[in-house]
Amino acid sequence: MSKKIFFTLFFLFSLANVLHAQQGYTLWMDYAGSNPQSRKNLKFLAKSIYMEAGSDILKSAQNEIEIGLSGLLNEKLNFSDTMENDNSLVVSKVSSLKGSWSQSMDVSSEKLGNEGFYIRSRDGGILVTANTDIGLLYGVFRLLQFIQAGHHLEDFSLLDAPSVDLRMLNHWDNLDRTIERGYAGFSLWNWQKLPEYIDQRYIDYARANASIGINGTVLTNVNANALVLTPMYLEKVAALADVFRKYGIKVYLTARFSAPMEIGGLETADPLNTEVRNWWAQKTNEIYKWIPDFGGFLVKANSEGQPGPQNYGRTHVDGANMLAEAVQPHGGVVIWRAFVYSEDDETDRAKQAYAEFVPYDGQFMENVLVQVKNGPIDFQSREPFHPLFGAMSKTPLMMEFQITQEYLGFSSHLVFLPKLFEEVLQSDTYVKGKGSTVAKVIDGSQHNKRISGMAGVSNIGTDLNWTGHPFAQANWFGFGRLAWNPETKANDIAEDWIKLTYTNNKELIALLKPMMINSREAVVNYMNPLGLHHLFDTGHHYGPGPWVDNLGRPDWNPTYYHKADENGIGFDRTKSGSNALEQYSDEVSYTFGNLKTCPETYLLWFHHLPWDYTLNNGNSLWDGLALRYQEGVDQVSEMIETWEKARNFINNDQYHEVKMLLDIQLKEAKWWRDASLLYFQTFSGMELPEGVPKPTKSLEYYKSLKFPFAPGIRPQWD
Ligand code: GCV
Repeated sequence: MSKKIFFTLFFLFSLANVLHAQQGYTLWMDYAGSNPQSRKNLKFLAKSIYMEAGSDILKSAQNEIEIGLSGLLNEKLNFSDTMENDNSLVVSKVSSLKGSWSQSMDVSSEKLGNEGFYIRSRDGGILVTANTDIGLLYGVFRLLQFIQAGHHLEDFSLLDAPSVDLRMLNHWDNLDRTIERGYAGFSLWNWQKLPEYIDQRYIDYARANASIGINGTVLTNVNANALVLTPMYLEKVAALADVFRKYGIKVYLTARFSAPMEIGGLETADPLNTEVRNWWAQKTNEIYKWIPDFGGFLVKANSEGQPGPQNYGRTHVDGANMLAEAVQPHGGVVIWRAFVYSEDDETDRAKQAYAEFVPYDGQFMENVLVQVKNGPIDFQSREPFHPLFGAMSKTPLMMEFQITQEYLGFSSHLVFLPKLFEEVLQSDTYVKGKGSTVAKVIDGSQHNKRISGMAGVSNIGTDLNWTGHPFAQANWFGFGRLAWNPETKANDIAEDWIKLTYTNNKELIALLKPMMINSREAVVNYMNPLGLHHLFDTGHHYGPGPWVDNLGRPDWNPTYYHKADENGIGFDRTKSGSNALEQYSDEVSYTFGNLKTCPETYLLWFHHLPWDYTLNNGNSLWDGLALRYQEGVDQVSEMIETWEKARNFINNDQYHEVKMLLDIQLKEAKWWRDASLLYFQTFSGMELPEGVPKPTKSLEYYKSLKFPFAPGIRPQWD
C-alpha cells in the first residue's frame, strides 16, 4: 500500500472514530476527545504499567487501561510483566502486592470489602488495589475518570466501596425488540442473531455499566413473556451473560408466574402445588446449567393483569418464597415488585401497595427483596416517598427508579433525574426517629439488612447515542453513581458528567450545571405543579390529558387524581379524605397533613383546596397554579439561552442536536401549560393572571390531539 493511501485510510478511520464519539456513542468514556488540563503531567503513567493477569475481569481491566490511558495521554503504553519499584502504575490485588508497593497499601483491606478499591499516588507512581478482580476493574475506571476530570494525581488517595449490593438496570424489553416505555430505539438484545452473533454494543454496554458500578441487568420486561425461559432463549441469554460476566455484571430474568402452564404444560401455576414447585425447581436448575452465576428472578405478579399467586387464592409470600426456594441452592435472589393496585379495591391507589405488603413483613425468605417504586403512584415528576420505605423493617426493600422518562417528556426533554432521585433518597421516613432517610433504608444500614439493592428502569436502546437525548446519558450515569452510594450529591454527579462528557472547562460547568440541576423543577412546573400528578394522556403518556375520564378503571383516569371541580382541586389524602397520610410516621403525616407545614410542592397531592385558597406568597391557588405553569415554560426558555452560551465550548453537531430538542421541549412545555390551564379554567372560572399569555388554541383542539404511534406504548393498551 502506498504511503498516501495508508495515510488517507488512517485519516478516514480516525475521522470515523471522532464522529462516532461526537455523536455520543462513547458516552462518558470519550477519552481521546476529553481534554484534561494536567494531561502533560501525566505522561509518566504510560512509562511502565504492571497489571495483574488472570481472570477475564482482569483482562477487561487491562483493556480499559489500554483504551483509557492511551486515549487520554495519546501515548504508547508500556506494560511490564513484573511488579517493580519503579513501575509508574500498578494494578494489583492486595494479596499480590510485592516489595515497596505492598508498603503503599496503608489502609485496612477490610474497608475495601468485595467490590471496593483503593487508589493512591506515591513517588513517581500510582497504585490501584482491591481485594478482588472486580474491585480492580472499578478502581481502574475510577482512576480514568479522575484523570479525565482533570484532577491532579499528586498526593492523592481515594478509597471507595459500594454501599448497596445489587445495582441493577431493569430493561422493559420485549422479545420482539420493542421496549415498553422505551424512547431510544429498539432493544439492544438481538435475539434472532444470538447466541452466535455478539454485537459490539453488548460489550460497550457492559463497559459503560461497569464504569459506574452497575453489577446486574434484568434483560426482559416485567410484563413478562414465558418464552425467555425456554431452552432456545436460555442459550441466547447465556451468550449475553458470558459477555457481561467479564465486567462483573450478572444477568437476571423476569419470571412470568404462569410459565408452568404456558411453557410447562401444567394445569395450574398455584405456588403451593407440588408439581408447580418441582417445575420451577427444575427450570431453575436448567437455567443455572446455562448460566452458573445467574442472578435470579424479577417478578411482577397480580399487577396490571399479570398473573400471580392471588389467582389461586395464595399470597405474595407464597409466590415469592416458592421461587426463592428454587434459586436458593444456587445463591440466587428473587426480587418481588410491590407495584400492585387492584381494580376491585376502591381505596386510594396510593394506599394499596402498603396495605397489601406490610402484613407480610418478616415472612419472606432471606433471599427475597421487595422492589418498591420511589413514590406511591407511578414515576411522576414529583411524588412523596413511598410509605413502604418507612414500614417494612424486616424485609430488604429495593428501590425502583425510572430512568426512562415515561412521565417526563420521553427522550425529547432535558430533565436531570439525579435531582429527583436525591430528593427521594434524602427524604426522612422517621421510622427510627429523625435521620431515618430512605437512603439508609435502601442501603440496608437502617435495619441492618443482609442484602440491599437499587434498580433503575433503563433508558437505553439502539439509538446511536444509547439514550435518545444526549443529556439522558447523565441519568444513566447518575443512576449508577447513586446506586453505588445513595448519599452522592446530584450536584457532584452533574459536574462529573459534564467533565467526562464535554470538558472540564470551568465556564462550561458554570453554565451547564445549574441548567441540569434546575431542569427537574422545570418539568414539574410545566407538567405537574403544586403536587398535581398523573395528568397524562391515555396509554402513551405523551402530553397532557387532564380531561380523560373514560378509561376502564377509575384509577387510570387523570380526573381521579386531580379531582378538579367548581370548588377546587387536589386529592384529599388527609383524615377527611383517603387518609393515605396514616401510612407515614407521625412526623411525616403531621408535616404533610397540616396546611401550614405541607411544602407547596406536595400541596395538591395531599389536599383538595378551593381555587381562592391563599398560597404562601399571597397569590390565590388559581393564580399560583397558572404562574407555576408559566415558570416552567420560562425555565425552558432560560435553558435555551444557556445552551446558546455553551455553544463556544462544544462542537456544532453537539450544539444543534440539543438545540433542536430544547425547541421541542419549549413547544411542549407551552402545550402543557395551555391545555392544562384551559381545562382547569372550566372549573375555576377565573381569568389568567398577568404574566400568563392567553392560549392561542382552544381546549377542543388540545383534546383532539391523538398520537397512535407514540413510542414505548404497550400494545395491549391501545
Ligand atoms: C411495565 C406503569 C407503566 C407500565 C409499566 C408499569 C409497571 O403502569 O405505564 O408500562 O409496566 O408501570 O411498572 O409495571
